[in-house]
Amino acid sequence: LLVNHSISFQNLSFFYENAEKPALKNLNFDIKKGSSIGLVGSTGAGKTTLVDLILGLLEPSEGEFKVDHAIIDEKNTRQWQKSLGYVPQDIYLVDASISENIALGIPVEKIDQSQVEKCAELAQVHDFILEELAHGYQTQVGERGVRLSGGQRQRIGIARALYHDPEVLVFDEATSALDNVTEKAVIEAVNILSHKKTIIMIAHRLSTVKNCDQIIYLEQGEIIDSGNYQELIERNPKFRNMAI
Ligand code: DUT
Ligand code: MG
Repeated sequence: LLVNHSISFQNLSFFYENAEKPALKNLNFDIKKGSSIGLVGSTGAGKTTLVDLILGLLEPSEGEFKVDHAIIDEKNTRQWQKSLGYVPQDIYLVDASISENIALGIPVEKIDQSQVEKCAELAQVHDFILEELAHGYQTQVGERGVRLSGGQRQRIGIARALYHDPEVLVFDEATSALDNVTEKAVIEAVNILSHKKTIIMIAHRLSTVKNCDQIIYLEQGEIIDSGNYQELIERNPKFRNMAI
């Protein structure tokens, strides 16, 4: 899956049980391999629902979600998920070292420390780990270790998603706790990878998605506009308002 082609949504709708309105309504769009896409829209617009569909955690109520022309179903969900790196808004840290948290799921003796550090550098957290943590990458974090701030955890989460070198990166408000300068550095580092990876980035701040190839503007479950940043700024007054 995702060898050469694209992710596509065809007439896709999603209804939560007992909800009066669909959370997503008749979506049609494609994401080409190696492109970056920003998803914006106010709270409740359906952004996380869309991400959960992409992750294979939800199934469409109507229409289709396809990767390389194959419908994602029980048979291929696992295979699809292996190509994904996902950064949720809240990063869960386990009671283990920083290295183990970045290479989550890899037995200690198999951790590729140079890959850990490379990913931490891209996520703009390498200097913090070396300079501010007493035992560097071996510092214990989690419930019984050092407490990290929201922004530090987010950057560990980004390094964790990068560690497996996924083909597709999905960020759900993954940089929301970072200051503007750090966020910009993270986005720039990630964008350098973007010619080979597909990047799907959800954000409230338009600055986060400014350089995405395509921005999808969702409102109440519907795509109300899409295009690159400049196009949307020029033609869409609601989008312009978000930029202020
Ligand atoms: N919704 C439910 N049940 C759920 C989750 C969401 O009914 O378990 C509704 C709430 C909302 C719509 O679906 O009306 C879309 O929610 P979603 O979480 O996808 O919105 P968002 O764009 O991610 O909002 P936020 O910016 O607050 O994260
Ligand atoms: Mg959300």
